[in-house]
Amino acid sequence: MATPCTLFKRPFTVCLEGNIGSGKTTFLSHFKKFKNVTVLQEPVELWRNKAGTNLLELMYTDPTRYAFLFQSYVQLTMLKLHTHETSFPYKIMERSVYSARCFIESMKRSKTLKDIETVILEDWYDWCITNCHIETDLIVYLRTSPEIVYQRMKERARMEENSVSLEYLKQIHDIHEEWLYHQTLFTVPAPVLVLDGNKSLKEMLTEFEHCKNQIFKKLK
Ligand code: DGT
Repeated sequence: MATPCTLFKRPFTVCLEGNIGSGKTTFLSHFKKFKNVTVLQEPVELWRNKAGTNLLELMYTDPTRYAFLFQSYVQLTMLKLHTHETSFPYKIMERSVYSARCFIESMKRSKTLKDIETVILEDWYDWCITNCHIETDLIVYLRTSPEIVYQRMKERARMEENSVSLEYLKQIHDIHEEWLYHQTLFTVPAPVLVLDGNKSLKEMLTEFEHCKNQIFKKLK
């Protein structure tokens, strides 16, 4: 007789990546209409209220003090998404433990994290990707210009992001580019589908329709 373990088959897993404000949430919402797909949004609300504490705000207001704490919680919440079991055959996630690694890289370059804090976070990361079941089948990269996402971020006016500068967005952009476009930074865990995230919402809907078949043909 089959055990629950043998009945559970790993879903085809897609991670949606891109800079802050690149349109991931909008893009993801279009997957919700498909049957058989589990859509997992980034746990940003958990970061804004962990036992009554807004960790996202702390990280932005006092990064030297709180970046390590924040990254450590981001890694945990991302791992929970990766290991979230579903009976649906397909799973689409907003960001991943891999993109959390991009933010660690940014904080390493800006020296926001102490060397030893970076070492510990990278140790955790290496251990997780080797020992946890976080296999990924496809990465969709919403490629944007930093100036455009800066404008969008200003317009949506998320309170915690008041202090986020264009310079910071450029650095996050460069790291995503090195990782997913030039593929020179750290391991890319799956094939990458690059989409133009600079388009307006209306144009993005068309872009989505175009790429839907590309994504879903891999899902058959
Ligand atoms: P979207 O839908 O493309 O506009 O996506 P956003 O901007 O709602 O979501 P995301 O993940 O790009 O960023 C949400 C906020 O959380 C933003 O202020 C950046 C921050 N964030 C996300 N992941 C990390 C991380 O691993 N480390 C740090 N320091 N910040 C992060």
